[in-house]
Amino acid sequence: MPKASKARKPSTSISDFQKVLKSSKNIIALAGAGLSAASGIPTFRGTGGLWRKFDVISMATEDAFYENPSRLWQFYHYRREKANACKPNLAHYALAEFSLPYFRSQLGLAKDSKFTLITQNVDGLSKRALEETCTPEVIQSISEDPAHPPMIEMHGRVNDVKCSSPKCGHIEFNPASPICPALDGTEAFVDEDIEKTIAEDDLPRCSKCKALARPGVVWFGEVPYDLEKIDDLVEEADLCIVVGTSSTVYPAAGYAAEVQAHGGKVAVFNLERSAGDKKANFLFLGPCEETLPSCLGIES
Ligand code: BV8
Ligand code: ZN
Repeated sequence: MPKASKARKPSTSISDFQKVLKSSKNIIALAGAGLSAASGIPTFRGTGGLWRKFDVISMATEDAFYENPSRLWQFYHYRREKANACKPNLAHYALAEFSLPYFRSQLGLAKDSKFTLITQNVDGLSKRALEETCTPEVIQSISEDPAHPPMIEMHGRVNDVKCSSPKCGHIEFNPASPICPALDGTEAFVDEDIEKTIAEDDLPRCSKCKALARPGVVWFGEVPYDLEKIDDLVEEADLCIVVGTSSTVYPAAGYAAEVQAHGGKVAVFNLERSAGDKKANFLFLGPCEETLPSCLGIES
């Protein structure tokens, strides 16, 4: 009876990881709420899983919106205020710096290496980190190749506002605080579990057709953004860096295994063990704002 090959444990060697990093040409990073935890944004697990007494996963649905748009807008107003009051952390900046081709070649990667950050986060902190790391001209130049954008916000942005009328579907970036007078100050009610009943006419409206507007995020049951582009990036990736995600929400949670299935390597950066990390090639447990910069060779 041939001895079952002992399951290979993920490596925790930073030098081995950096060897793989330097020999990689098509790199993607897949990020979740853990990337923004150190910035003060609650994650979906643990305490962050609840907004007031409501389970966040059930709140992020179209049904919940049409059932009670006043409550949903107070939920997303709270998250907008939170996101806009927070600052990117060292993990966001590390990924922003790694988005720059000259930085990667400084690290010893091939001149034509490619990198795209695929984030599940809707807080906009990765974009802000990139905008603080380099000039609009540089962002323009690294965004020229549409197949390899520096980042993809696959679940949308909490600061986007989308028209609820399918005929119109107008979507615009609007980080105004508050997004409308009726929501002003409601973020403070959360801790006392008080809920204001706001008439639909006083909720955010589409700036084009004046229909009721909704947050520009992808709700459960809705198709994430740029799926084809993501599938192509996953298909060609030789390294997938997984950062601060419990890998429980699909299709995002399936990408790392797909990269490994075609011979690519997977490196997981997470505070604690998470789904699927057993099969990873590298596992760096701990706060990603500490582990990621050092593994990416960024002096803090
Ligand atoms: C879809 C936006 C059809 C809104 C979000 C297959 C199997 C089972 C179910 C499904 C399946 N396929 C689809 C489904 C259904 C569903 C799904 O996956 N359900 C789950 C619950 C089982 N998926 C969908 O509905 C998706 N749409 O399938 O459409 C389709 C798809 C493709 C093609 C055709 C049709 C849409 C999903 C998107 C929903 N919107 N967000 C909003 O935010 O309000 S999801 C939202 O929840 C986040 O964006 C994120 O994706 C997820 C939360 O997960 P994480 O980000 O990982 O956060 P979490 O708190 O769980 O974990 C944080 C981790 O960080 C922890 O491990 C922690 O230890 C760690 N950590 C904490 N601090 C740190 C840290 N790590 C490092 N450093 C630290 N400092
Ligand atoms: Zn409209």
